[in-house]
Amino acid sequence: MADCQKCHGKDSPAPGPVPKDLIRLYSMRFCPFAQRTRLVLHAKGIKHEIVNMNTKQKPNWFMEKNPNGTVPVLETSSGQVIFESPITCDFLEEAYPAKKLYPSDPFEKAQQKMLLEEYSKVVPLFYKLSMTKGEDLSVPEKEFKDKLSKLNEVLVKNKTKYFGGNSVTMIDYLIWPWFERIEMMGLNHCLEATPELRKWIELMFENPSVKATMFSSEVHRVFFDSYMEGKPNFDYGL
Ligand SMILES: N[C@@H](CCC(=O)N[C@@H](CS)C(=O)NCC(=O)O)C(=O)O
Repeated sequence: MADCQKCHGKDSPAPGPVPKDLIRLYSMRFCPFAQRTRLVLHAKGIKHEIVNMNTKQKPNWFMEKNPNGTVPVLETSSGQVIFESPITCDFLEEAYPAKKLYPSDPFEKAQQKMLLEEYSKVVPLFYKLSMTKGEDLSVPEKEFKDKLSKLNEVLVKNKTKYFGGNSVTMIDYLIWPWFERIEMMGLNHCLEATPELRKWIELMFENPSVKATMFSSEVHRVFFDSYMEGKPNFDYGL
């Protein structure tokens, strides 16, 4: 389903019940966490609808769904609500088992979850390095490069194109959204010593689910600048 709806803000009325044959995703078009869920919905071919949120000015009914006030949030037609991006993806994996994204081997699945745990320490560095102004960033930049080298080593050690083998699996989708934005964030130079990771990025840009959910660096940049100015343009391009 096209991600084409303008965002719901403070005074927007609550959407009605979720139609029987659909699952609903509360999203924000430029949110990398919500993109994880959009990637999985697309990759698994799950029929869904998207309700985009103004994540700065949220209506009260949204806070009742997720008291943390963050997207992504999934809502089923029976009223079940699931939030936190890795948990939404795990839920989709189990609730829609026809096309599996995790490996069936328990150890391989555990390896993906361990890598995700490590990666969760990389995510804040993308923000620190791209959003901080007027501060010496050499220490966090070194930390970021070290962490990218560790990711690169996983690909080298496994001798695979992707993080879970020679085809795209769940872990690739969970890691991806920040790499889509790495050029826009001005951090491409941090990939100089990580050729396998650069190759992974190239391959991921060819993935149909990435193509279906992505924005160009230029579009990401317009949103990012508006966000940094304190006036996020959630509906940019609609
Ligand atoms: N740990 C959360 C983080 C999600 C998140 O931070 N989403 C942002 C948008 S990119 C959000 O909803 N921010 C609104 C807020 O923090 O009030 C997850 O993985 O789902």
